[in-house]
Amino acid sequence: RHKFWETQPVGQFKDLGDTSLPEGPIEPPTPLSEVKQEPYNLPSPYEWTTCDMFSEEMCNEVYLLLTNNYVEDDENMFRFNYSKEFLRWALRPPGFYRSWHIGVRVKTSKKLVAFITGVPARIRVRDAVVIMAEINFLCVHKKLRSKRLAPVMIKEVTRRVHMENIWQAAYTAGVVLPTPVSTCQYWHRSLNPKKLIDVGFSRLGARMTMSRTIKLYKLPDQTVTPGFRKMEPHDVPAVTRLLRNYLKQFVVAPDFDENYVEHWLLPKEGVIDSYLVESPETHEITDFCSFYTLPSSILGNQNHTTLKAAYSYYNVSTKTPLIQLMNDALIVAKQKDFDVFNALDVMQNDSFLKELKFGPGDGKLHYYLYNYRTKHVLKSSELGLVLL
Ligand code: NHW
Ligand code: EN5
Repeated sequence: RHKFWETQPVGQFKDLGDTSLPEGPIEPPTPLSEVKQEPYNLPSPYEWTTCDMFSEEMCNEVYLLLTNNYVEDDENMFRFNYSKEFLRWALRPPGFYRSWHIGVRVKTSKKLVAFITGVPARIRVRDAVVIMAEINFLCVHKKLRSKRLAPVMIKEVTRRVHMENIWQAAYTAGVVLPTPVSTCQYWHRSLNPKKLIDVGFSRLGARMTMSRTIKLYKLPDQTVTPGFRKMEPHDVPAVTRLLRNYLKQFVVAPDFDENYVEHWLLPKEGVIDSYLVESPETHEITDFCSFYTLPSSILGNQNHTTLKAAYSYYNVSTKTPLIQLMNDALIVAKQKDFDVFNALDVMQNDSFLKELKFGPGDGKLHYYLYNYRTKHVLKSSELGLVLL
């Protein structure tokens, strides 16, 4: 059934429920001298390239490949449209390796036709902090699908991760592979219901008119929580403490230090928005919320080309009720002209989704670990990790 994945150190379907298998690495690391030193062979029309994300030209090529060929919904109505600024941010965190930004070109024309990336991360699974690669942006040009290029790309990124003495990875996908650590549901909160209905992202509910729908999703013009403000550079230490303490409760979560928080959570226009609550009395940082910007191209609509979507990222509430904090996040997202606010049912998100009028989407997201077995399949609420 899975000719490639059956050969890889990942949990296999046949082992699900076998509690005799220990939690932890599936295979031990091999000595670095035993890691294959040359790249895997590609079919002869193609060659490997390392994509320098500092180069405006390379970044543009990657952007165009993804814009035209990356993930679509099951009815091919929308396609993710990560911005160049977003890609630069996603691919250059602290300690990133250029060699993990891997492209494939056609030898004759030099056209970029496939891509896969890794970035380093410290991920905690229960008590163990594991250095991992987060794998993302696997993409093969539409005209080159089903030629088994993806397994070669995955083996090549694995080899380059091994060269850095890293032996585990985390990734998410909309498709079921051997075997999910956890499966999450996407939820959507309409901010601009008229546009969402016009482009087929959502439907007018039964016995609902457009004007009743618009009224249903109306939000206040201003946030309500006293002390709610944008995160600033001087907040990094306080936000790191808040987040580290919060993420302790989840089975799988990033182990963020100040450098990671600075990179992953400081606001970056059009990429990442972060807000916090500073107590007006004590000036303590008590709550935090964040979302990233990921538009989708609208395929084949006369009137609209882009859906502006915000994706819930990391949120922490200690004083402000999470519902109120997230309602403020919706209000700022609306002010910034997002059409929809998306969230997964990870962490404590279940506690606000229904109340804040999110509805379940038609998409699921499966979480995977490479070369790391967990004893059980986790509930989505046990995940403290959001990948981009
Ligand atoms: S998920 C988004 C993936 N990208 C897209 O969906 C974009 C649109 N689709 C495409 O570009 C986020 C192609 O359809 C792709 C497959 C390239 C997806 N993950 O070349 P073939 C990520 O980027 C398996 C993993 O003929 P294709 C996460 C499939 O099961 N495997 O297919 C990436 C089959 O294997 P099997 C996937 O359609 C994580 C084989 O590929 C997959 O032309 C990567 C077929 O290959 C997916 N999303 O190209 C793993 N989709 O065994 C990282 C299909 O079933 C692992 N396949 O026969 C860790 C590595 C690092 C380790 C370090 C220690
Ligand atoms: C790796 N980092 O299917 C990511 N999105 O629900 C790769 N559906 O937007 C993995 N089909 O339900 C990506 N509207 C996996 C996701 C791929 C993209 C995807 C889904 C997630 C999505 C929308 C549009 C469906 C269009 C037809 C959807 C309903 C919204 C409605 C709003 C009002 C309240 C009820 C729900």
